[in-house]
Amino acid sequence: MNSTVNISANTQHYLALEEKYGAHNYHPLPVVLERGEGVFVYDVDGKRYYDFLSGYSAVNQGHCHPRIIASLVEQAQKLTLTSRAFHNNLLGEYEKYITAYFGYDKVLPMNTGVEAVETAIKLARHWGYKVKGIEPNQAKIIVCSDNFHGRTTGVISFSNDPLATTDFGPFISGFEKIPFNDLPALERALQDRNVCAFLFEPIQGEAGVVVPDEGYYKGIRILCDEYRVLMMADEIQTGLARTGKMLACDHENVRPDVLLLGKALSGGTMPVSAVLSDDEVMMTIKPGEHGSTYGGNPLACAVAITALQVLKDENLAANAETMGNLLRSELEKLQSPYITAIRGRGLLNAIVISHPNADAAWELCLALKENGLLAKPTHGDKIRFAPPLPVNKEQVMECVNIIAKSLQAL
Ligand code: IF1
Repeated sequence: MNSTVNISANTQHYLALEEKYGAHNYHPLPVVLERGEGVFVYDVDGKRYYDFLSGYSAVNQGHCHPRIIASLVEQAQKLTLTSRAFHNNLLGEYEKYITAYFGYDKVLPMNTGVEAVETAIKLARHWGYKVKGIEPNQAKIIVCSDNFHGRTTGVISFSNDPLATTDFGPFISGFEKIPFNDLPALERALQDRNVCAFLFEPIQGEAGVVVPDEGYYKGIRILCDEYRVLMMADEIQTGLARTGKMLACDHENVRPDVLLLGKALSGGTMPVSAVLSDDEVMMTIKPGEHGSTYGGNPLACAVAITALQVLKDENLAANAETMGNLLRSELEKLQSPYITAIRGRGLLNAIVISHPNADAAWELCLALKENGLLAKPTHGDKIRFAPPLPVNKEQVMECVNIIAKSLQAL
């Protein structure tokens, strides 16, 4: 599916290395990047592109943000890792900072997003047995169909995506799927007293940026309170200003019992994730029951404090809100016959392509690349449009022009 048109010898060189020496667990666009700055990335031939993927929302602050890089470099020359066998002078400061920032009693620091999800599952089960009094080994967690929460065998155990699950079994039990954005289905599932938590994405990213109805988060909050079940929001992709508020749940002023963060928590420099909750949940885990070599390392703490401060100092949530509204309204104006849906919130958006050619979304992404904008299809016919949050009006208008021009290629 890779049209070899316009691929320089320089680019070919790097593609060949990955083809020969790397696992083929991805099918990337044929572009080789070597530099990033703000909303732009540059390939090995020096060509500039708008980055409309932002590392899947890990680069919300923009590529190589100077303040975040400065924190990274400064701490990297002092102390990068102590393990949790010893204390260090960054972890407590970071824990105080991030718990005050989001308004929770405590944080459990991890690395990748999926580790935060696995940690939340273990916390919910611990709380279910020790606090709610669920029978041993009977704890159940409700999840949504078409979810994406990461790729460990534990987490794909509750995926219904054949690409993520086929020939990876057997899986762990204790999960029940209900439709996303369906409060009656949630209420029915919560009749089971063994349910300890409801794990959901406020907006389903991989499913194609599926935005729920107004009131969905409030409805979840009410039902979780009524049935004493932990409301666990996976804001690893929707959080950190991406959807126009600091957290997607903020659109309805709803406070989850367990908050999951990752990706942009480090501004795209290194894996940093976090699980935030209050003492009733967090204190069910005792010393030695859970951990990670790099979880809460001082380098991650230094970077995360700056990455969070930048979000506030630069009003990136407000900018995401206004620029997202502009992007969607300008895309609507294109009235393209090939775009059958434009959806999203803030700067987490996707378009749905319909075209006789099954590869139209991929072909469009190749044309976008030729015209200086990088985006990638998800699940075949959807293309995510998620630039770094500092993007400005002129840049959004230029990107819409690039999209309009590229649609001609279809
Ligand atoms: C890939 C997209 C996929 C996530 C949510 C947990 C995780 C993710 C809501 C796990 C990770 C990444 C993974 C990456 C592509 C991207 C992604 F939705 F963001 F586009 F796959 F669905 N919760 N999402 O979105 O975090 O362990 O990766 O740090 O796997 O290709 P992780």
